[in-house]
Order: sequence, then structure tokens, then C-alpha cells
Amino acid sequence: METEVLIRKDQLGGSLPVENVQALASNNLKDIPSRYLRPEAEFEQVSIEESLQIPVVDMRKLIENSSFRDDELAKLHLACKEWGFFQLINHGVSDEVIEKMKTDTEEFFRQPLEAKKAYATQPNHIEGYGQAFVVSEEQKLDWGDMLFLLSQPVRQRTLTFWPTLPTTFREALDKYSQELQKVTIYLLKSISSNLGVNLEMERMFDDGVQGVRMNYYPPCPQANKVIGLTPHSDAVALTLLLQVNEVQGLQIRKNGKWVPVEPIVGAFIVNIGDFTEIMSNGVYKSIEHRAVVNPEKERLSIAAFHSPNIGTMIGPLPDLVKGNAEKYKTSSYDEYLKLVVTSKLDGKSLVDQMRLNQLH
Ligand SMILES: O=C(O)CCC(=O)C(=O)O
Repeated sequence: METEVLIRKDQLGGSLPVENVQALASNNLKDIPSRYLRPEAEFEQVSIEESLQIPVVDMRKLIENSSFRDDELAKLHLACKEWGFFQLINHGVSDEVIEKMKTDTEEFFRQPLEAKKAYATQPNHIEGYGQAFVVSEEQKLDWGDMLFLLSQPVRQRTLTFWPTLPTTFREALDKYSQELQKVTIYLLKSISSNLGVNLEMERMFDDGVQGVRMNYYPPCPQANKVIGLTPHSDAVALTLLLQVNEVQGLQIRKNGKWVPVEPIVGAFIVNIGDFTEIMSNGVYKSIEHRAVVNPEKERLSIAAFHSPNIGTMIGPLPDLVKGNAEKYKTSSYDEYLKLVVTSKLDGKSLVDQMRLNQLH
């Protein structure tokens, strides 16, 4: 009998416990505690003009027998190469599945703190409700709480972290997770075809890992002095992000400036993660992004992170290094994950550690 390969979720390390931000924010604070104050946030340049140029990819046109396929594949290639980021329309996930996921997420965060704490993160465990990536007592903190769950493969789920209230939450997440996994596989197929590595890459994702992170950013009276989520790139292959309510806050780093993203209604915001940068030997680059908060309104988002099968070695794909120098080290999925979980978010520092030639 084959042994099942599982992520050792309780041996990877985890985040230090810190105060709940939603509870803190509900206290009508006059002064924001200094651990949340991020002086740098106020002075960085934000460029609205480039928001309008963010690429949009139409998944319907990527379908095999569409006469628009070649053009759309070219558009996708450019989006991955020049931006590492695009909005995906006509993805085929029904409004019903998306809306249910949104309302159940809102309802989860609306519950009293004690009810949410039943799903609190545990020492040395990567799942649960709380904060992630807090690795020291001195570290600055983000103005937000989250619920992180491993959702695929199904055998990886730890249901004790899956809320039972609202009563439909588990079913909503199950459906959402399956639909997004399908979209991701399709996107990866198109990405592989663009990179000319068809089967090689597809095989790595036939039992891929998916984690879903639901973010809750309370309003902050000094919104320009805090950060909802520290600048980072995602340590995965592909992320599909959904903005839950109408409050904007996502910004991507392009040419040294922060570009706010205005989500298209019904679209997924897709970004290239570190694994795709490494596997493509740097043809595509993961994109650094952050979340800012609103002074008056709460903001919620749902990020679905997609990674290759457990046990996969993450390195430049052999077809892409034929005749080219390898630009990144190869490491095991577990090794990379351990690094992720025990590090604070810090721009592209993790993928930078994987570079073989620092000049690239
Ligand atoms: O809230 C957002 O818009 C960004 C979320 C994100 O980057 C994440 O969860 O990693």
C-alpha cells in the first residue's frame, strides 16, 4: 500500500499569539498602540494612473476551441511577464458559490470574539483564526485578523479549525475551494503552454495544495499610519483573490510605486507567486503587494493560495534551463513551507534567498 504524503502542519512552526485587532479596534481608540504604527507607510508613493492599465484576462477566450485563444494566451503571457498580476473575468465560478462564500465569511467575522476563538491558531500549527507571520515580540504588527485553512487536497483538512457557524460555512468553503482549484488548474495549463512546459508543470499540480486565507481589516482612525497586510509576495504558485465588500485596499508594487487595484465586479485578482517565479526560472516574477486599511469601513478579502503536490521539488523546470543558467536553487516543498511559516513577511525576501545569482 502506498503511504499517503501529508503536510506536517503541526511541525512547521507558527505565529506568536498577539492581540485580536478587531477587538482592539472596537474600543474607540484615541491612540494606536505603537506596535501597529508604520511610519514608512505614510511616505511611499502611490500611483493611481497605472491602476487603469492592470491587465484583464478572459478565461472563456482561453478555452481550447476558442478562435480568440492565441490572442488571449499572448495577453496572459504578457500579464505574467510584465505584471505578475491580472484580473480574471469569465472564470466560470457561479455567482451563487462566490456570494455564499462572501456572506459566510462576513458572518464568521461578525461573531463575538469568544466564538471565533474556538478556532484560534495553535502554537506550531499553521491553520486557524488569529494572526500569521509574527515571529518576534519586537516585530511591527498588521492591522488585521485572519482565518487560514488548508482546503485541498481534502485529506489535508483539519476540520477542528473549520467554523461550524454560520452553519453553511463548511459547505460554502468546500464548494468555493473545489471551483477555484478547477480554475487554477486551467490557468496553470495555459501558463504551461505559454512557457512551453506542458506536461511537466501540469503533473506537478494534479493533487495540488490549496490554502484559503480570509482577511478582516477593521477600520482605523489613523489609517495612513498602519498597514493591513505587510508588503509580501506569495510563497505559492498562483493566488486567486476575491474582494468581499466594496472597500478597496489592495496595492501592488510596480516600478517602485504602489498601484491601487480596483477590482472588477465578479473577477478574481490573480497573482504570480514565488514558486512560479522559481519554476519559470525567472521568466515570470512574483509580485509584491500589500493591503491598506480604510479610516471608516471594515474591509474583507479571501485569498486562495495554490501550490504543487505535496512532496514536489520546487526548482527551475528542466525544459526551461536547457541552454540557460539556473537562476534559483531547488528545494523541497516542505523546506520552503517551513521557511515561510517561521519568517515575518518582508517583501520578496524569501524568493530572494532562493536566487543563485544575486545579480539577477
Ligand atoms: O487583502 C488583500 O487584498 C490582500 C490579501 C493578501 O495579500 C493575502 O492574504 O496574502
